[in-house]
Amino acid sequence: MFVDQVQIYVKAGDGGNGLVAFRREKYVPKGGPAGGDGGNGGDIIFEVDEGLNTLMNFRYNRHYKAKHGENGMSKSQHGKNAAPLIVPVPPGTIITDTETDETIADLTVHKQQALIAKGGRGGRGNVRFASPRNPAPDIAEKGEPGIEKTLQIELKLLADVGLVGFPSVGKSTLLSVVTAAKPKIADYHFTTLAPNLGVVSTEDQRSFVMADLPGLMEGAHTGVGLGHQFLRHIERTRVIVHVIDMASTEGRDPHDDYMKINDELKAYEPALMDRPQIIAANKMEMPTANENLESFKSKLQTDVSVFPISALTRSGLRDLLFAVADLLETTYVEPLEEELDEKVIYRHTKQEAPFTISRDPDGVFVISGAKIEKLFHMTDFAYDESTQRFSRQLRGLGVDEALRKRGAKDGDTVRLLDYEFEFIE
Ligand SMILES: Nc1nc2c(ncn2[C@@H]2O[C@H](COP(=O)(O)OP(=O)(O)OP(=O)(O)O)[C@@H](O)[C@H]2O)c(=O)[nH]1
Ligand SMILES: [Mg+2]
Repeated sequence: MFVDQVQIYVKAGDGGNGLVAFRREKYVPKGGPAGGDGGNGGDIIFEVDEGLNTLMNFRYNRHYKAKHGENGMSKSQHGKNAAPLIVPVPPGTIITDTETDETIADLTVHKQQALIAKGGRGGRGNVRFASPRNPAPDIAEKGEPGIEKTLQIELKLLADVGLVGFPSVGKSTLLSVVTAAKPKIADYHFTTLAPNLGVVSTEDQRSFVMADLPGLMEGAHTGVGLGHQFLRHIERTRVIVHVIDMASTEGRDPHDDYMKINDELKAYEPALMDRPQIIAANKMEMPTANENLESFKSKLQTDVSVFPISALTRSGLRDLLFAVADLLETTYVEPLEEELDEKVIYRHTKQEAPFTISRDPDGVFVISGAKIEKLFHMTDFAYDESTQRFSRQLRGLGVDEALRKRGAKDGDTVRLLDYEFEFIE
């Protein structure tokens, strides 16, 4: 199986901070709380776009950050929620969290979406902390941080384009100069024993998958040479690029080659004749090639496009690739049964313990864990009431109890991220 893979980083937007504010009223020093809630941070959502067929976009851009929610405002106004960041992916994309090695989503169908990283909730403003006992609370929450993750993105490649032709016409050489693939190249027949795939990226940012297939010969459909077992790979491709040695390096007539290969394709599967073809007339830098090309064209009975190239000197490639990309845009082939895969995995990441306690060499108790760190980030330590609320939250989660069990005594230092406090019995 040929797989394209890339690692990326995503960060959903943080929630906006809640605000501490008070209404200003004549003769009333604190006219009641009026600090609004922060807006929610933007989610990171992956969405299938069937127009994509490679992970090329991820190679150009490996960082995806959604916008933060707006901070809460005075007069109890809610900050705006941030819009989600929608990242288009090709069908067949599998997304794995590199930290947990868990598959987060397996996206197959057009427009299908998966929530990849949730944006942070907006912090609550002081309006929400008002109670009969505390009508003018000096407390607000900071926004919840958006989820961040490093992801492994994988796509099983299916070739869009297949290179066909006699052995040694330069199929592998062509693949090696238009993609990052490194197929074996040599001047003997059947150098290529199994298909090689590469991702082509055209100058105008289109991309497609090209397969270099083992050479075909007369009789391939009956099992001569390596042909037969690889003809089925051609069935999967949407466009066929017919590579021809225009320099007649081995003494064969280029037009004869063209007819024979087509006969083989037809004998194997008549429907292959409906597959659009493009001719890559290769080895054009050789002295006799031009003359051969003229005679080839004069014999040609169809209106198939011919692109003179030299894989060796890398000339003529740009136009050839543009033509292939154009044809791909207008060619649809019903996928083979076995490729239809409606299975969708979508699991939530494992439930983590809210916190863990360890001890540093200096004797300090260290608390860590996603949940508790989130509470920490959402606390605005500038306000005493917020700080007190944080202590209550720690107690509520059982941190005090756990510290005591680990042997913490009155006055011991406890650390959480870059915040240190004393353990008080
Ligand atoms: N002069 C010239 N030689 C080329 C060109 N392209 C490929 N060759 C040579 O042709 C020979 C065969 O090239 P390959 O790319 O291995 O051919 P292939 O079609 O993949 O052959 P098989 O894998 O055996 O089917 C090598 O010696 C290449 O260097 C070209 O544009 N000009
Ligand atoms: Mg080859």
